[in-house]
Amino acid sequence: KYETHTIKKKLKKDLKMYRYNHSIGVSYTAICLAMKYEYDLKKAEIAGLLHDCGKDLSNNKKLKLCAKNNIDINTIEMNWPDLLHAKVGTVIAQTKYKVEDKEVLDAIQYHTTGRPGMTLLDKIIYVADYIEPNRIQKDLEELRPLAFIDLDLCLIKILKNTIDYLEEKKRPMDSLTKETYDFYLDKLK
Ligand code: DGI
Ligand code: FE
Ligand code: FE
Ligand code: FE
Repeated sequence: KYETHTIKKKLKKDLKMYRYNHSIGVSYTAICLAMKYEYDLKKAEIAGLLHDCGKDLSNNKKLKLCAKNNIDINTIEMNWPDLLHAKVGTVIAQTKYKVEDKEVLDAIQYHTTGRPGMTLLDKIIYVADYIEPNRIQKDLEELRPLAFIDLDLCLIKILKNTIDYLEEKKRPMDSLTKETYDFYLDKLK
C-alpha cells in the first residue's frame, strides 16, 4: 500500500495538469464530506485522488486494457469509450497504485454513472467529482452547500442535471445512469 504523497507523485505523471488539479480538488472535497458523514478520511482521500486515474489514456488503450483484463464492455461504452475510464481506473488503481480495498475500487468504478444502492463512499466521490472547487457550472452555488446538508438529495440533483445534459447533447445514455436516477428518485418519495 502506498502513502498518499507517493500516490500523488505517480498520479501527476499519469494525468494532464488540469486533471491532476481536479483530482486533488475531488480528494479534499471527499475528505470534507467524509468528515461530515463520518466515513474513513483516508479511503475518501485515495478514492478522490484515483477516481480519474484511467482518464488520460487514449480510447484505444482503454479498450485494449479492458480486453486484456476481461472487463465487459457494453454497446454504449463501445461507442463512447470515454465512459470506460471508470472501469479502466479500477484496473490501474489495483495494478499501478496497489489499491485492494473493495469500497475504494467500487467508488472509482461507479463515479461516472452511479449505481442503484450506492455505498456512502460511492456517493461521496460522485458528489465530490461534481462540486470540487475547480468546477464552474452555474448550479454549484446551490449544490455545494446542499452536499453537506442532504447528500442523497444532492446526488439526485446531479443525476438529473447529468441526464438533462446528455439529452440536450443527444449522447447515448448508459443504462446504469438511468437506473441510478430512478432508484434514488423512488427512494425520495
Ligand atoms: O471524469 P470527469 O469529467 O471528472 O467526470 P465523470 O467521470 O463524472 O464524467 C462526467 C461526464 O460523463 C459528463 O460529461 C457526463 C458524462 N456521462 C455520465 N453518464 C453518462 C455520460 N455520458 C454518456 N455518454 N452516457 C452516460 O450514461
Ligand atoms: Fe471521471
Ligand atoms: Fe461524476
Ligand atoms: Fe473526475
